[in-house]
Amino acid sequence: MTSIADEARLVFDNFTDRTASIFNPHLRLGVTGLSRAGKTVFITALVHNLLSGGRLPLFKAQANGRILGADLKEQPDDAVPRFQYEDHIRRIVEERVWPESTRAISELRLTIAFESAEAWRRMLPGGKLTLDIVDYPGEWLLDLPLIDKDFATFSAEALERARLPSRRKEAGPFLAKLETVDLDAPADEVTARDLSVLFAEYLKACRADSAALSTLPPGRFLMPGDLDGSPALTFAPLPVEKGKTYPKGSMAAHLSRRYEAYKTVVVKPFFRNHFARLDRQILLIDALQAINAGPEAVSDLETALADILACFRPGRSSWLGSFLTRRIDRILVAATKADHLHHESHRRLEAIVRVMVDDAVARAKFSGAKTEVLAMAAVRATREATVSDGGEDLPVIVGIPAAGETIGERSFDGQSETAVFPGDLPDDPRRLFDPKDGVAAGSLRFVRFRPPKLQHSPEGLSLSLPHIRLDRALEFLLGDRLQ
Ligand SMILES: Nc1nc2c(ncn2[C@@H]2O[C@H](COP(=O)(O)OP(=O)(O)OP(=O)(O)O)[C@@H](O)[C@H]2O)c(=O)[nH]1
Ligand SMILES: [Mg+2]
Repeated sequence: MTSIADEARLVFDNFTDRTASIFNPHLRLGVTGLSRAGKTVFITALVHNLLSGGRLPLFKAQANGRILGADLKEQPDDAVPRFQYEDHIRRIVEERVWPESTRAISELRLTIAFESAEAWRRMLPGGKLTLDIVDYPGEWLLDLPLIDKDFATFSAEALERARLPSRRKEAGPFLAKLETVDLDAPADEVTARDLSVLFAEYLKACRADSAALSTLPPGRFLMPGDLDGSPALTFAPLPVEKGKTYPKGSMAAHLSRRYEAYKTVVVKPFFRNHFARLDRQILLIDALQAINAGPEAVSDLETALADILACFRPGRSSWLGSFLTRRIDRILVAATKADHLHHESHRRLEAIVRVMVDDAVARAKFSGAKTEVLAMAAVRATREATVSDGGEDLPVIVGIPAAGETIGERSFDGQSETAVFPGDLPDDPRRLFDPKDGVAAGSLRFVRFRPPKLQHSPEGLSLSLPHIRLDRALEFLLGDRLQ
């Protein structure tokens, strides 16, 4: 539950934000998504297209020539590192490699100068919208559902998952170690550390491409940031009984206290400082990676998203929901990396993520937030073509698979362009969740592509990065604030 101090501080922050917003329109955009969903690439592409006047026909303010300019500005928080936009864009455009996994939080402020759409307002000095965006390691999002769970509940859920057939192998060493632990015995630091190391190794193994599982809290075990080895991270789930009080100084009492400390000193400050004041939200979902790995991964992604989105529920039922959703008025759910599919499959990809977040979207609508679902690629790394195969025309995508990617026997060197037939997504998205249905187990194939080569205009100017529906995303997220 929200503490009184949290609540008072948020009311104050929201009040000051709103007062400032009257004189200086301001939008804090939450770019939310699990690890590798595409947050850093999305933010980089968004900034790049705004700064370089990218081709955004569906982003009306830009298409109508009303955007007078966009600038990077000094960010509001001195204690938060700046989002390294220049490094990310240079790597994508010049080196044609994707940014590395994000290890820590960073933030960027952008101002967009625009001319009003209404004639009478054009008599006034032009408008300016300030946009704040935060980037963070997606793993940390997995911690959000922990805030409302005590140690016994966290442990019961974590141990139940560790014993699932799809995880038993990865969890083996941790579960074996757990057998040797006496919950009532005096706590010892070596055992605590061994347990937490084995638990973290199990979570990391579940994340490998072959398994591609998503429900793997606590998030800092996967991506510790600067907390590696600290006491707040030296715990693991234990088979404790709910409601039972364990002797002071026992293993169970000790790790339970550590878990509470993890929530108080690590998890809550992050969400309080960076999530609580969001105005709008884009939720990025990489469904393709899960589809690639099979039905367990798809169902597990759905579970992770449901757990996270439940925390955004309006009202007092959860710590975050009790203050957050008062403000968020638009939520865009975006299936990312749509450039891995032929456009004919985009609707089906949208249908899949819609199934994954169905409940949460219905609740958001109920709370008054406008929601939309779309298939998008912040950076389009492929183009489309057709090849004929035995008299049949097959829609394919053409791009440069990243070095080390494989399809069947074939492995790629990161240099040669290749046409790939990714397979058809099923018409009925539920088939991807069904372990007995062969559709997800092998008939679909996605490889990672390198970022595209920038095209040049006839005048020799380099054009901005290509995308799929980034403009529609921008219109939904910003359009009404640039009127
Ligand atoms: N083809 C294509 N690949 C993308 C796109 N966006 C992301 N990717 C791929 O997805 C990977 C992860 O993207 P990031 O933007 O780093 O993901 P993230 O959500 O910031 O991940 P974390 O920092 O680990 O939380 C990239 O390395 C690319 O391989 C896109 O628009 N098109
Ligand atoms: Mg990132």
